[in-house]
Amino acid sequence: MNTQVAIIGSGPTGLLLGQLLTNQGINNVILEAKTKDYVLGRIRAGVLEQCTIDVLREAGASERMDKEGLVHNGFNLCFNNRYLRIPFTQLTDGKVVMIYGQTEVTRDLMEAREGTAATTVYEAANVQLHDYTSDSPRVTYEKDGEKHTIDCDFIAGCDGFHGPSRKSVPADEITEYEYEYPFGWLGLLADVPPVDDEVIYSHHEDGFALSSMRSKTRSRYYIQVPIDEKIEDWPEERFWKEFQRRLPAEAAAKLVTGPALEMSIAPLRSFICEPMQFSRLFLAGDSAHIVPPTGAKGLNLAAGDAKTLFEALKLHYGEGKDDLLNSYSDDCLDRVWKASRFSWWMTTLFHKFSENPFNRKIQQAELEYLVGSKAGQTTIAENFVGLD
Ligand code: RFL
Ligand code: PHB
Repeated sequence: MNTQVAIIGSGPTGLLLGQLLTNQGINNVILEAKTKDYVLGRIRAGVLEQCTIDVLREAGASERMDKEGLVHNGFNLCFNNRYLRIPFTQLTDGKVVMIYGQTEVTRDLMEAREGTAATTVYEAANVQLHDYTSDSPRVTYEKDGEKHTIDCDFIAGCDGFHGPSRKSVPADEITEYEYEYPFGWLGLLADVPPVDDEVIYSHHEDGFALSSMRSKTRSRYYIQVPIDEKIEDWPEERFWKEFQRRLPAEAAAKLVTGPALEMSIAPLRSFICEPMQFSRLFLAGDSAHIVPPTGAKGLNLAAGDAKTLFEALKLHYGEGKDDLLNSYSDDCLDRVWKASRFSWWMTTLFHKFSENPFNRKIQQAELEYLVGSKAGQTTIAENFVGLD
C-alpha cells in the first residue's frame, strides 16, 4: 500500500490529523492496534478549550458537539469548606471552554472519516516503523496473520504513551523528562445529575476530589487515591462516601448516587520528550507528552499538535515549503511545556502531597492568596482556557 502520511493510532490525535489531511486532499492511512469499540470504550477527557473547539469545527466534525456540548464560563475551587469561583470568561476577555467527552469527540471523528474514502486498519498487529530518516519511510504491520507494508512520505506517531513510535527512536537521539506523582485518580461515571452546573476542584485534607460532567444528566467524578490502590478495593458505595466527604458541604448535600457506568484508576504522570520530530517521523499527542489530568490539558495539547502538524504538511504539499515541518518540534514544545507547568502546579496545589506540616501550610497559604488576588485568579483563568 502507498500513502502520503501513515498515521499510527486512532485516538483523538490520529483521527483529527487524518480528518484535516483528508479534507485537504492529502492521502493518509490510520493503523490502530485495537478494535473500534475498544477505542470508543475509553472514558477520558471532558474539557475542550476554544482552540480545540475551533479545530474540530475546521475538521467538519463539530455538528453534535455544537448541539450537545455544554459551554462553561467559570469553575470552582473549593477548600476549607469554601468556594472560590474563577469566572474565567470574565477574566480572559470572553473565552469559554466546552464540556464534551473525549469519547464523543472520537466517535464524531470516526464517523466523519467513515464518510470519506480514507483507510483505517483496526486490529493492526506488530506495527513497526522503518527508514524514517530516509526519503522513503515504511510502516509494516500484520493483519489476520498476513504481513503488510505501507510506503509513505511521512509517519505521524499518534500512538499514545505506550505505542511503538517514540520507542523506535534510538535512546541517544531523544531526551525524556519525567515525573511520577505518588497518587492516581479513581474515576466514576454515572447517569446522575452533577452536584453543580460547573466543574469543582476540591482540596480536602484527606485528598483531592473533582466533580465534572458529560451532560446535565451524566456526572464524571474523581478522587485522589494512593498510587498502589486496587480497583477491587473500591466498591461503588465506598467511592460515593469518600467523594461526598471530600466535597464542600453545599455540594455534598446535592449529591445523587447511582450505578457506575465505568470505574477506573489512572496514574498521574508528567512526561515530555524532546525533540518531537525525527527526520520524517513526527510524534503528536500522548506519544510525546503526558500531563496529569488536573489542568484538563492532555486532549487539548493533542489537538494542538494535530493542527500544527497539519499546517506543516499542508505547506509542504501545497507550496513545497518545509519551514513549518522544520519548526514543528519547537512550535509544539513551547506550548507543551507551558501546559505541563500549569498541570503540575494545579496538581501540587490541590492534592494531598506531603505529610510535612510546613508544605501543607504553604499549600493553604497559596490557596488563601488566590482568594484575595485578582492577578492570581487571572493566571489560573488564562491557563485553564488555554494560552494562545
Ligand atoms: P490515545 O488516546 O492514547 O490514543 C493512542 C492510540 O494509539 C493506539 N496504539 C497503537 N496503534 C497501533 N499500533 C500500536 N502498537 C499502538 N499502540 C497504541 C491506541 O490503541 C490508541 O487508540 O492518545 P492521543 O490520541 O494522543 O490522545 C491523548 C488523549 O487521549 C489524552 O491526552 C487525554 O485523554 C488526557 N486527559 C484529559 N485531557 C484533556 O484535555 N482534558 C481532560 O479533561 C482530560 N481528562 C485525561 C483526563 C486522561 C485521563 N486518563 C485516563 C489518563 C482524564 C483522565 C482520567
Ligand atoms: C473530566 O471531565 O473528565 C475532567 C474534567 C477536568 C479535569 C480532568 C477531567 O481537570
